[in-house]
Amino acid sequence: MRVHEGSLDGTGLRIGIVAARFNEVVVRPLVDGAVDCLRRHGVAEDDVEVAWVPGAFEIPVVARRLADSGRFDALVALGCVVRGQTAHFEYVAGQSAEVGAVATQTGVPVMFGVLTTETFEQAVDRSGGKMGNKGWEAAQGAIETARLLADLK
Ligand code: INI
Repeated sequence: MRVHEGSLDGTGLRIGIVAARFNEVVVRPLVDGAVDCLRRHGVAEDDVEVAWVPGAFEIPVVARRLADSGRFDALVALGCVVRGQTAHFEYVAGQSAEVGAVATQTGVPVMFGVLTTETFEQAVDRSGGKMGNKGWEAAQGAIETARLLADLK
C-alpha cells in the first residue's frame, strides 16, 4: 500500500495570502497567525506575499489572479463574515467560498480561512482567542497540501 501525505516542511514553498480588510480587527490577527505559522515551518519571508482586498466578497477574484500568476505553491484566504452584521451574509460568505473553485480550476490549493460566524465574539475566539487561530491552521494546511501535491506529481 502506498500512502501519500504532505509533510509540514515549508522550506522553499511560495505562499500567497489574500486577506479581507472588513472586520480588520479580527482579520489582522489571522494574517499574523498565518505568517507566524509559515515562518515557523521554514517558509522564507521573501516567499510570502499578502494581498489585501476590501471584503471577503472580493477574495476569490484576487485569489484567482495570484493562482494564475504561477508564483505560488498555495494560497491562504483570510476574512471574517459575521451573520449578525449584514443582511447579505449568505451572499458574502458564499462568494468567499468560491476560492474552492479557484483551487480546482487552477490546481493551486487555496485554504479557506474565512471565518463565518454567528457573532463577532465567536470570530474573536477564533482569531487568537480561546478557540485558537484559524489563520495559523489555514497556513499549516497550505504547507501540507502544497507538499502533498508536489509528492503526487
Ligand atoms: N465583508 C466581509 O468581509 N465581512 C462582512 O461581515 C461583511 N458584511 O458584513 O457585509 C462584508 N461586506 C463587504 C463585502 O465583502 C464587499 O466588500 C462589499 O459588498 C463590496 O463588494
